[in-house]
Amino acid sequence: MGSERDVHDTEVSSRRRFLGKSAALGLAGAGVLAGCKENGAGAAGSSSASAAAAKSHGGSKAHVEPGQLDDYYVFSSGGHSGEARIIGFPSGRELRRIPVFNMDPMVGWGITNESKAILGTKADGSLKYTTGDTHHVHGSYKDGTYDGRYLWVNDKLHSRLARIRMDTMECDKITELPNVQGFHGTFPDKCDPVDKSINHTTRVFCGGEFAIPFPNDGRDLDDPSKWGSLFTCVDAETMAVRWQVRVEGNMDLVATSYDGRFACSNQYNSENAPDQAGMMAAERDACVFFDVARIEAMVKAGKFTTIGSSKVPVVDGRKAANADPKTAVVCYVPVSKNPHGVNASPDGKYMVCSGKLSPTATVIEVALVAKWFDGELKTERDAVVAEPEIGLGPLHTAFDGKGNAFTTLFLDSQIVKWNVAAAIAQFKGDKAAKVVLDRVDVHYQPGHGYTSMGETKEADGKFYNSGNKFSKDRFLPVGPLHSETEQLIDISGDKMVIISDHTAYPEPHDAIIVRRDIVKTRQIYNLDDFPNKVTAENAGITRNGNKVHVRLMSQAPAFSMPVIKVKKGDEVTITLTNHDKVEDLTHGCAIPTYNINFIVNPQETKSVTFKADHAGAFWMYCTHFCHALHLEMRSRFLVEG
Ligand code: RUQ
Ligand code: CUA
Ligand code: CA
Repeated sequence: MGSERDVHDTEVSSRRRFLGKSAALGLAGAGVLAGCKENGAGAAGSSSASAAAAKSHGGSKAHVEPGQLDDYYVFSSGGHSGEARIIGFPSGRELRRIPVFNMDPMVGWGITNESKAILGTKADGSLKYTTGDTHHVHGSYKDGTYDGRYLWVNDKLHSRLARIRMDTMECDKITELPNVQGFHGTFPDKCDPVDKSINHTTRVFCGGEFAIPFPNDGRDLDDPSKWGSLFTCVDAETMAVRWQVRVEGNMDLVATSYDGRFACSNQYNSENAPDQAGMMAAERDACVFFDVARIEAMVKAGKFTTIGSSKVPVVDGRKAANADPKTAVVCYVPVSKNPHGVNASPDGKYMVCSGKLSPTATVIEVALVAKWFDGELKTERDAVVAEPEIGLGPLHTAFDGKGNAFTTLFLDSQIVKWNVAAAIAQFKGDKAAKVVLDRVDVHYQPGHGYTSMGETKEADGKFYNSGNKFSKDRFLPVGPLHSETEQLIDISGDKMVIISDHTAYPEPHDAIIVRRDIVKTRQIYNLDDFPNKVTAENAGITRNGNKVHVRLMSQAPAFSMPVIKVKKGDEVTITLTNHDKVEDLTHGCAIPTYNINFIVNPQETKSVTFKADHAGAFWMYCTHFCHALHLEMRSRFLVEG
């Protein structure tokens, strides 16, 4: 047993070293990372460290007894699955998937008329896109914490922002950003920059990662120096695009200040290079700060341009146009090379960027950025108050609300806990300052990490989740495609302790951990939420030329019509209202060979439209187990030849 374990540990540790080295060499060249010690401790080191740490950790448990509810909801992105997910924490139980940019036959997302209207269609009625890539989920704020109204999630693939209503956990609006490619980071504001009485989210900011020609219509293909990236502001209520700012270089992740004055985005391609070597040329890149009120004043004053057919005002945020801090709309604060991630500390004071190609995190004081805009700070770099060495490949930083930061180290495959105040003291010259407080190995190579309520002023310092990009040997093998490992860490004590491994279908990026009392969902819809609802008064078939409207009701265990007869060539719309009022009593509606499949929840109405292009008898049946007679819940859909 013992020797098997040793062999396993050696494999684990050598694999980690392999990934660390190859990634470091491939990305950075040895030079950038020289001088940083290679941490060779593998899983063996980790488990003994955990045992020692067990004494000093806070004792939070991952196990949730049968029948007990979790303390937190996790709202997670789903990566290139295009969806969002809800997970119970700390159990790690997956509670629900929310189709957003993907199609989902379970729900009927992308199949029903209502979801197609949200997703957007081409002239022929088919979906404009059927793919997506979600990375960041963030909730709406009030008074610096979540108000439980909305979630927003980005689509990096087609540059769309989606909103999810938190009462039903369904996507209700999607907006495509004009002249943007690689829409990566997104973050809602927490407060209005001018009117402090508006202490809730009214704007959502979006960073554009990939530079493109303006407009992207075939011009300038051979001259990438003319390409650019836009920062976009979307109205939280209407989901209309309010304005955009052209920046110099690119953007990546986005964060917002608690006072509402700034949105900011880390920038790894300040070089605006079209190739990888060029993107790594500069010794430093930047965190780009946007003065929201000043941008909106420029828009009001008509100081903007537009691009192509888009009517959205575009303000110039490039350096030449922003040389005078007192009128500038954008401030470029130099940070460590090729940063990834920018996160706001819950006390509202700092933004932390990490340099992927530098073993450091850069701490920027928000008040000093404000001073720069007021013309009272000599250089942008003077807003940097700390730059501690924390380890290799730092990506994202989360906070415990007690002054500590937790950063994922992709290359070291660790989470490092460090103290922000100590880092600032060290930067000022205090050699005795103890910055790094703890490290824990994770399995393997973490991307995002996030803490319970950590992106609000109510950060509670209980849990941290490490979203790892490789699972290798942590779970039963299931073929070449591996599950991903989400590792739950108790951060309530001095030492971090991994308390459970969860699987995740590839591939979650960012997520938020929200206290359960904030989330208030409804269990049943109101019939009147749906103007097209079907009741006993209007149920039945109506025909208008070759357009046939079938108004149908469901009530366990039957549909209201046992036989539905149409003619070949008809355009058929089926509108289905579920009249069951019982919580959790959902019905499905599927028609063989017609590619129809969707559900209706209690008191909900949905519709589908399709062409009855082939004759025959088709059993329209209920797909969602609803009753002892669920299998008998079917009607004959007859298409006359
Ligand atoms: S990014 S692993 Cu798409 Cu959030 Cu950082
Ligand atoms: Cu209705 Cu199954
Ligand atoms: Ca760079």
